[in-house]
Amino acid sequence: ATADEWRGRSIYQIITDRYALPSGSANTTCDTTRQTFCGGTWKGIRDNLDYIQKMGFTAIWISPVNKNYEGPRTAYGDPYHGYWVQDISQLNSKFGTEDDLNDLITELHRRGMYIMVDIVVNHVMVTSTTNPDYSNCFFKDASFYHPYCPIVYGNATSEEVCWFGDEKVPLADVNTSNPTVIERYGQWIEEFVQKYKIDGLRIDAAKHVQKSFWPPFCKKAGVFCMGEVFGGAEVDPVAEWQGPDALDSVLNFPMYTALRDAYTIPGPANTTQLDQVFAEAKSKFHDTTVLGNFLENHDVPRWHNLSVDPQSLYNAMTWNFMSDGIPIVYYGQEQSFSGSGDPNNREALWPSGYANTTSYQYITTLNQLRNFLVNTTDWAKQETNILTSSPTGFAILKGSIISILTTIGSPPQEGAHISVKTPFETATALTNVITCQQWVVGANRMIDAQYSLGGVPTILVPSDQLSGSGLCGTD
Ligand code: ABC
Ligand code: CA
Repeated sequence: ATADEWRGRSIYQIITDRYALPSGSANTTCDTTRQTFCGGTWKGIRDNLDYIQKMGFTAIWISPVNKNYEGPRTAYGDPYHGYWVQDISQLNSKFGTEDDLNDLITELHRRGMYIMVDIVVNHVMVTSTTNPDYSNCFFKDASFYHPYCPIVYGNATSEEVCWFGDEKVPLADVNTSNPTVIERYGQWIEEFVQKYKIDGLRIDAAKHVQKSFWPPFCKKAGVFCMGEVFGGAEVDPVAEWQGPDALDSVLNFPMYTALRDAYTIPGPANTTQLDQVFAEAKSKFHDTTVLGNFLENHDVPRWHNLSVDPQSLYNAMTWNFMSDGIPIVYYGQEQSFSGSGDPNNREALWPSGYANTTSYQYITTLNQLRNFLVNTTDWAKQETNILTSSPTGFAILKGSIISILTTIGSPPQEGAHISVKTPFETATALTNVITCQQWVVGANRMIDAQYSLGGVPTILVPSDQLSGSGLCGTD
């Protein structure tokens, strides 16, 4: 599928080893600190797709599927996460058989859902920096690798040619400028995508490969390429990786950072930075409407670890669903998992019982509205604008949907409010799809969100545009 086809999707991110046990296997506990396999598989995912689809997701992103290092346990445990790839021409038998992977993808497609597969081409895992053995790797000759050097972050050349990982788990840097490497990688991705009917790629460590590698590679892949360019609030270093000379899309680290710094409680309450990032993103990204929006992933602390207030999550999450970009929810966020960074943010999902929590229901509502808008209008393509910005929060407009997203958190605050100048005529009827209450646009096109009952998010849809959505009693 193309970037155009992905724009309207919403993605549930899965760590394959941690999402679901294959049916029939004994329930186990999973101690994340042990950094080893807990038993999740592709079959486990397939058997538990209802949970994801009923939440409204239209795509999943799974861990790398290719063969990893299979030697003795390292100082960082075993490659349960799938990123210690050695041979991309084989599948990772820890996650199942070729049939299991095909069955999962067939079942996703039967449901009208997309599969995004994580791929690692920047490096392979070896056990030594001084005398690496490449005999188990896709590229078996040392001439296909850059000589060892540790990465100096902030130095672009070093980030590109030096080795990711460390002495404990060396990740040998593939020489992605070598013409043979380029050709063989191109052949591989073309066949791999076709063979498994993959709809999109999440490209690991994209900024550690020279930019010019990606356009021909992604052309061979023939599907949506979303790169991981790990960054912070600074827009430029991330934005430069999206566009015709780089990738279709990147994960939206600047917006993640800005939402985190504005909404977490306790937190820096930095709403100014969110304003800036939003404005810069608009001018600097090639296309904000296909960026991957997230609040959590397997490399950063869970939201609930940073912020115990559930309303901080709901308001920030609504930004991701109701503004430009493809929303991505990391498995377990709907169960309020609270692990800190790697490896504690990779909890097994099964002990939660896949419960129908308040967060699960909130996400379901967001997906239901977004899917409705995507299926019936060109909403996903319309550019978001900020209508109101203040320390109390923001009002944003995308298409004809206004979201009012406060930073104040759950405790009621008498007098706290966000007033918004709407594009609608006075007396227009709006429905808040979160509470199903009716709102009416007041004099001078104004509306006002008040927080005497606490800082809940508000999503306003012109009432006459709601029919067909199934929301708030419509059919
Ligand atoms: C292992 C152990 C850990 C141990 C670690 C040292 O080694 O498991 O316990 O702490 C995989 C596994 C990991 C494993 C690593 C290494 O391999 O999942 O568990 O860690 O063996 C991707 C994946 C990630 C994956 C890999 C490797 C890459 O999402 O899961 O890790 O295949 C960098 C890379 C990025 C990578 C990330 C983990 O590290 O660029 O591709 N993710 C700065 C740098 C970034 C850097 C980031 C984090 O730090 O610029 O390049 O990401 O280390 C902002 C700045 C940013 C800054 C951030 C922190 O702050 O603007 O630039 O990012 O303000
Ligand atoms: Ca590299």
